[in-house]
Amino acid sequence: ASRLLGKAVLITGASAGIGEACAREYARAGAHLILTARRVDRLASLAKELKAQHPSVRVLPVAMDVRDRKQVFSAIEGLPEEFRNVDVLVNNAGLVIGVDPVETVAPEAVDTMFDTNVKGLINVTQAVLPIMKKRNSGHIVNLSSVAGTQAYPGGSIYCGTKHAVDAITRALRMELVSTPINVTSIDPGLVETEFSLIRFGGDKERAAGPYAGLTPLSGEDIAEAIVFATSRRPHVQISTMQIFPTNQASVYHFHREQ
Ligand code: 8X3
Repeated sequence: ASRLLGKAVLITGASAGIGEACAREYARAGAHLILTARRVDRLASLAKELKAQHPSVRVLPVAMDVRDRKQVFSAIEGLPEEFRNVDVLVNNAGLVIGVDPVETVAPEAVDTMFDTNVKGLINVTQAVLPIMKKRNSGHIVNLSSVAGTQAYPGGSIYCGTKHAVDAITRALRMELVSTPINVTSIDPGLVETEFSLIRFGGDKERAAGPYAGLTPLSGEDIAEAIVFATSRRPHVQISTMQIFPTNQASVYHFHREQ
């Protein structure tokens, strides 16, 4: 039987992309789900679909903007009894805005990226970690990126947020070294989700650019890796998984069919 059977998994940014794919993979593994996102209507329909497919799986949609610390804490504190013991936290919520250089990037974009990708991740981690500590078990998965170890022009702020996530994840693993809690960093390259569409403000043509001429990863590819990382025997801590499409080798190296 799956080691995840009956475990409670909390996923941020679960309404689309990698988060939604994680919801599907964890449901398949028999885990109960706490799905959080701002777009609660999308969560509700996803929850309905997953419950129909997997009748033994409990799914709780929760409205949560990870930037809103008060909302994060009251949502976690208010979890119903059967969802309260979070076994796995997937800190997935995150985004990129634009490709502006440092010289001109809008302060609102800087705030949105840091508030979501970094401070949001800290908010949720601080709300959930005491539960794991108290139960002396748990697994925290942080979505970093290859942009967490490499930077590229036009990606300064996004790469900065992911470098921060990388540092926070490493420090957290050290802080928890004497506990049974595992900490994993997931570092994907090109994944085709709404990521690029949001980056380019809904411009579909520009959004397609990064994925042209190669087969990018899908949210499902990343979700499979996350489920793998969190379903090893408890003494196994996968620290980092860097995942590229076959035709990518760094943030600069791609092979594209013309
Ligand atoms: C996404 C990787 O290179 O598209 O985290 O910014 S990249």
